[in-house]
Amino acid sequence: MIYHIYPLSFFDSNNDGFGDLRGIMLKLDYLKELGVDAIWLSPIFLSPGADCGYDISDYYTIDPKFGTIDDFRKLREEAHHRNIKVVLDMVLNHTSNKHPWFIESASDKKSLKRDWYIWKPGKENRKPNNWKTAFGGSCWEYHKGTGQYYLHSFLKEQPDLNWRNKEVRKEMFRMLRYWLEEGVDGFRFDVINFIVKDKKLRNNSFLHWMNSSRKLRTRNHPRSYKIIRSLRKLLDKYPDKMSVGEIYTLPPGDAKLSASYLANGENSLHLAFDFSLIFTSWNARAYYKVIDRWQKSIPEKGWPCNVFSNHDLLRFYNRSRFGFFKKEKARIIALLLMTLRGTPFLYYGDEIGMKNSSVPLGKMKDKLGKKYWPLYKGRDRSRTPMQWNSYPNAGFSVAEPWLPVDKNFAEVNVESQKENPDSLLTFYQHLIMLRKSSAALHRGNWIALNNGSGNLMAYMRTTADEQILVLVNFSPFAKHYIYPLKSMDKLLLSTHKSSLGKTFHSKINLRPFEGLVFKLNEKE
Ligand code: TEU
Repeated sequence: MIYHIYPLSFFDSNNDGFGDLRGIMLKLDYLKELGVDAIWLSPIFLSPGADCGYDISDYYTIDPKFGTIDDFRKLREEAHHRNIKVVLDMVLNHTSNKHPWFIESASDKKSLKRDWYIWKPGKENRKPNNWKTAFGGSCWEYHKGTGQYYLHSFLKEQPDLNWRNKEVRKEMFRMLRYWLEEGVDGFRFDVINFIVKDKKLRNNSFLHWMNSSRKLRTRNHPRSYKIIRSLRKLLDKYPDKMSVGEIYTLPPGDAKLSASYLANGENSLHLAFDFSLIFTSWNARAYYKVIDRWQKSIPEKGWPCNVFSNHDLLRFYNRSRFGFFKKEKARIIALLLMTLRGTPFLYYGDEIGMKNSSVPLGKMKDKLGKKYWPLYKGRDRSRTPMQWNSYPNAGFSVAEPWLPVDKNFAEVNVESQKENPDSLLTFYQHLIMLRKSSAALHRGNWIALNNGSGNLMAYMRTTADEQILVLVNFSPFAKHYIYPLKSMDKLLLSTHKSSLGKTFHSKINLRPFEGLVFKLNEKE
């Protein structure tokens, strides 16, 4: 189980209002108790912070907000000591415009680093082509100093590197080796499917926003796959390293495209995100469809992963398409995440039911939020400080946090849920323990027993020696499912504690929003 930490918001050890590496270290025991196997840290490198760290100005230096290289080493050591792996977020597609490479590249058309970025001659106000950034608006920014445009797939402060340039590749691989030798266990590769663009810079088709991103000339270029193969080769030189690629597809949830980055298991990424579950409406049929599609897309030697929340696409807890009954639905999401086939990615705070906060315009840090406010209130909503206890600032910091803590922290916090057997946190702990103790849940097949009809989902997870049956009632009404349970079959877990110890027969009754996990053929 991989736990995604947004370092700015996890725990502030030096009371400057920003979370930091020592802060994460101080919370490792909490993570261990939760059952975390690896932590993925959103970027911790030196950054001017135009995109909260996804704009890196020095890949070899830890941003002083987060600490020093010694703090990093200590964190890695302490994590490894607890058997927790450390995965770093790597932004390879672009750097910050304050990176010395870009400064040099922009200094002169004849600069030795000119070709390290993507420059195109053109007149001011006549963009080289119609490419749009992922954040809206043209990909091209006019640079007065040298009278040319440079390409940026995200903010203009994030110029895209030219991965067709051999020296860029060499330099980036050198940097990755440095971190591998520092003992990191793997990388989450940011927007890795953007990394190579059409060489001729041909326009995207006029209707490109209606097409799948397969047709965009700015993403999923065949050469990206080639680069991924060499990234994998590099990782394979070290024992036990992993990679997960952020494959953001348009429209969201092109599972086949995400899975194409898994190739045949070798030569490819270990894991790739498919964000379909995040965009799915609350009903069993819709969930069945995306799960089935994702599972069927995974190549034979590949392995899926599942994710319900992140720092861009917000938290599941009060996702608008979920409607009412948020508490009940949060338990179902937990159950799905830990019983579906695939490595679970849990976003910090989801385990206690933190919600998307409403961050006032004046306190917003995310440029996207500010730009599109009030239509879109930005990504800050899912990046607010972790809620540790009911003390001021939710125990995150003594100083004023960089983003305001959600108002619900007095009820929604780790301390209050820790000792409560009915809390979401305790439920997550049980689920994760269960997953660890069951080979079928951990690495078994996924067999759908129905297609989500009747707003109830039924599936099995199986290995040669173990069979687990999972039933999930997505509806606010009681339901039943017919399955020939035998006397030996045992209920392992329910979203509703009061079901434990009950005897079930072939007509299995489920309460509103109840999820049940049975172990079949359990020997006495
Ligand atoms: O995200 C890439 C991406 O496509 C998303 O930014 C998405 O378009 C947007 O968030 C929709 O809400 C990655 C990082 O996860 C994100 O935080 C960065 O801003 C982005 O890359 C640029 O590095």
